[in-house]
Formats: sequence, structure tokens, C-alpha cells
Amino acid sequence: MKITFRWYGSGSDSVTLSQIKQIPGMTGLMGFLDYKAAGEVWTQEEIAAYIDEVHAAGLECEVIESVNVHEDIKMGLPSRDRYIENYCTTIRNLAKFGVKVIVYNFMPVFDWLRTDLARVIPEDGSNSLYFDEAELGCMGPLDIVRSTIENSNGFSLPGWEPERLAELETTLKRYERITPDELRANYKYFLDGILPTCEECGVVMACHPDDPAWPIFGLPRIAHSQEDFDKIVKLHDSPCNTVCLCTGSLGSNPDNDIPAIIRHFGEMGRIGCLHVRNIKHLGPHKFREAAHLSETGDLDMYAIMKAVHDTCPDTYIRPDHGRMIWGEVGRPGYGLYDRALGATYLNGLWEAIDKNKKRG
Ligand code: CS2
Ligand code: MN
Repeated sequence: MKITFRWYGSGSDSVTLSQIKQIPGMTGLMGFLDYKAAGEVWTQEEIAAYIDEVHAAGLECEVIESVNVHEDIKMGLPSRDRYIENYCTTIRNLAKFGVKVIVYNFMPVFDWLRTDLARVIPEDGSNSLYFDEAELGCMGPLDIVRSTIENSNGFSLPGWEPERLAELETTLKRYERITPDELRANYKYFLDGILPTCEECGVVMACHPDDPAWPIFGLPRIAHSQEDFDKIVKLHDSPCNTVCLCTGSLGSNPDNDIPAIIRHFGEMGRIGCLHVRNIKHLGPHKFREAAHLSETGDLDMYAIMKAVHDTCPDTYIRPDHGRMIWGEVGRPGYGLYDRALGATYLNGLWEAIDKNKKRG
């Protein structure tokens, strides 16, 4: 297992590479060029500038998260071919710099969605990302976009890039006519277009689940359960067609048995990487992001790490979103302290599982 950290680039992240390097056991990043709009080619110069800086700090960059998929591809518009071609060029360019896994998602319009980016956790006074569908009830998509951007402490948020949201109303209208099966057909067209390039360059695509793990605003969503991902991996049967198994996203729905899902796709060789974090269920369609420690949430982190160790031990893992603790101000979910604690905890679980197994 390689433990990694998400980093948005100098100038765009409150956390520095030297801080990341000092987290025990940290091997590298899940890297991101946060200024690239969905559909644009990532040039070799741009990739080199980012990756050279990461390497100079003594860290690896074998995973990229995300290369976002243009909305025209998801909607199946004629312009999709041009964007798929661009995507293939980006894959080739990233492969030249040693990138092995590309994370992406196929969620219409919104990436992750929360109703509060800094809900105080009464037990300890820290705060974290929070979702309550009842609060969403009185908010339309435009209200949620406005409040998410206003409350992000001045940082851009992944999945909430202004250019993606500029034509929100038109896009939402178009999706009214797209069924989940049609979205899946568009997804297959995308995979058929890019996976031969991935196989050629040795790059694995890893699909991130819908977050939260159920439909919202009546949009078609097709990636939030084991059954959904079974369909996805079959859309184009290739070892390069894998899952980015995000425990917190899938875990927002208590019906998802996370260790079982990890075993299922791990045994199939279809886990490209994982995001490991905990979640606290507070009621139907209501949850907050918890500290990584099992007892602070509802996921069994030992069972999760054991499932990884048993079925896909060579994978990449990053602690996912963290709480804001110790007065830190940063991009919601992406501060230094709680994610560093998370990484350390995951490493601790790993060491125990590993030594226990070796001693028989
Ligand atoms: C999520 C997503 O895991 C996360 O941090 O908040 O933004 C995720 O990076 C994307 O869905 C991957 O494409
Ligand atoms: Mn995630």
C-alpha cells in the first residue's frame, strides 16, 4: 500500500509539499492541475512543472485526481468526440511523466454535494463537511452552488470550478431528458474511446463514486453501489477500467457494506486506488464527515484496511477529507492536520494487520 495525499499545487493549496513530506510514511501525492477546465488537454509543460516540483520535494506523483470529464461527454453530445480525443492526449501526456492511475467521476453537473462545509461537531468543537437532505429541500441547485462557493474560505473546490457551473441552468435542463441507462450508454462510449489508449500507455482509470451515494435533484446518477460498479466494470472489460473506492462517499449510504465491496472489487483486480475516511450517520440522508478513527463514525476502519490488505495490498490510498481542527483555516475538507492524523492512523492499522499476518 502506498499512502498518498491530495495536493492542489503551490499557490493553490494552504498545505506545502514540505509539510506533506514530514507526515510519517507519506510516499506521494494524488496530484491535480486545479486550473484546467474539463475537456482541456493537459500539456506536457504543465504536467512537468507540477511533477518536477513534487519530485524535488522527495515525493512521488503516480496518481492524478481528477482529470474531469466534460459535460458534453456525459450528455452524449456530438462535440464529445473532440473532448474524448483531448482526454486521450492528456492520458498519453501524463503517462510520459510516470502517472499510473487517473481518478475521475461520471456524476452529472455536481461532483460531491454538502449542505454545510463547516458544521461544528458538538463532541469536540472541530468542524467538518455535513449533509442533510432536509436542508437541501428548501434550496435549489443554484442556492447550493452559491452557498458552497461562498463558504469555501476563498479556495476553489474540486468539482465546483466556476466554468463548470457557469451554464448550470441549461445543463440541468438537458439532463431532465437523460435516463440512467442513457447516461450509462454515454459512459460506455467514453470508456470505449479512452481505454485502448490507457492499455497502450499502462494507465489505469479509477471511477470515483457518487457522493452522497444516492440521486439528487432528480439527476441521473449511476455510481453509488456495488451493483452500479459491477455494471461499470462490465461496460468495457479491461484491467484499466477500475474503481476509486471512496469509503466515505459510498459509506454515506448505510446500505453499502464497504469492506464487502472492497473485497468484491479487490479480488477482481478492479480497485485502482482508495480514499479512506469515516462517516457518521445522523439520520436518513443525513451525515457528517468524522475523524478517521473507527469509534468516531460508523465505518469499521480495521475491517476496511484488512479487506484492502487481503485483496489489493499494492494499491494507493489517501486519507480523504479531514475535519478542521486546531484552528486551521484552509480548503474545506483539505486541511493539513486532520488528514495527517488520518494518514498516521491508517498506517498504524496497516502495520498491525501486516505484522499479525506475517506472524501467522
Ligand atoms: C471528492 C471528489 O474525494 C473527493 O475528494 O471530493 O471531488 C473527488 O475528488 C472526485 O469526485 C474525483 O473525480
Ligand atoms: Mn473521495
